[in-house]
Amino acid sequence: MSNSKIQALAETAVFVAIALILSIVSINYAQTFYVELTVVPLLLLAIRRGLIWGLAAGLLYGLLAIVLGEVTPLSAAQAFLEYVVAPISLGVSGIFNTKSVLTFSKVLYATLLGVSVKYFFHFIAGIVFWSQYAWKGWSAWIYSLVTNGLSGILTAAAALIILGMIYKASPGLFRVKKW
Ligand code: 2VY
Repeated sequence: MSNSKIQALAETAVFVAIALILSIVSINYAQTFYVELTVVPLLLLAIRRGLIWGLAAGLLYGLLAIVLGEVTPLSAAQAFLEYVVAPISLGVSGIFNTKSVLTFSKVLYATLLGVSVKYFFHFIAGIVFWSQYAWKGWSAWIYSLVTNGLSGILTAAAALIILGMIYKASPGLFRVKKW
């Protein structure tokens, strides 16, 4: 394996570890509203290393979160969709890893794309698996749209604030240094 691949692999392990630590301080209100700080290191890695590493990091994070008991699954199908497919999908933000110069707008678009795709899966999961928790008089899909829509917006906003601070302090973290 080339040195650069080994380096990318090591970075993936470190960023996934940071994501797991952040899952402890992420907000999960009544298993309904979420503000996930875990997306921050996963987005950073996807932007820094590109699509494949971003998807792989999401997969690794999701599997470790399940194995370590960080999550409370309702069923195998629900766990697969929300803790495997959804975190993998965050990695699509890696398409903003391009050869052209990195600007904060790329970080912004990558975050909006990644979090939107991830929460689209949570929205689907909400309709299929969480409808019994819908508030009185609310249809399953409106309930899912409102709860997951709000969680997605809050997660994206928190991620943008933190990534913005990281970008200001050290923009070099968002790209691989070329020697
Ligand atoms: C109505 N999909 C596990 O990890 C992040 C939402 S965001 C997220 C999870 C959920 C579960 C859902 N839909 C509804 N309630 C809870 C969840």
